[in-house]
Amino acid sequence: MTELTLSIIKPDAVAAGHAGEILTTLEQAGFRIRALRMLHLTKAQAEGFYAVHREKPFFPGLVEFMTEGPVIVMALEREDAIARLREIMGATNPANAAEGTIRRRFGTAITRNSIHGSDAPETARFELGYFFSALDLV
Ligand code: 3AN
Repeated sequence: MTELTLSIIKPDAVAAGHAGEILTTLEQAGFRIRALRMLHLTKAQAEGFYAVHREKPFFPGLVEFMTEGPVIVMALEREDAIARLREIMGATNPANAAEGTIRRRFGTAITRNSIHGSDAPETARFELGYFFSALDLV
């Protein structure tokens, strides 16, 4: 089934100049970019996006990292987009991510792991709506 997922090229990958290679990887994996914007998240915006992790010990560090520089936020469409994106991203910790995955190639730590992808249909709905409206999808 064709579905949409929300992806973010995180501040580490944007700052390192890997955005182009990550976009190429996504397009070559069959994802169609339906919406895309670059923004520098405020603390409140990052906290809202990661609200499910509010109680986790890594939450303050995650918010600090996600606000340290600009990110690129995308609505991506593909057959089984949510699961396929998680596959090509690789494990949360780049050290455990399979060879050739985006996090293995561009991530440098469990927090600084280069890319985000929604982990389930519910999450995708919330995350897409957090950044985009229906009118932004082209
Ligand atoms: P994923 O992005 O693989 O779905 P989540 O949703 O569990 O992982 O965590 C959201 C983000 O929080 C991760 N992308 C990572 O940057 C950070 N994170 C997750 N677990 C840890 C941890 N144990 N220590 C530090 N940062 C973490």
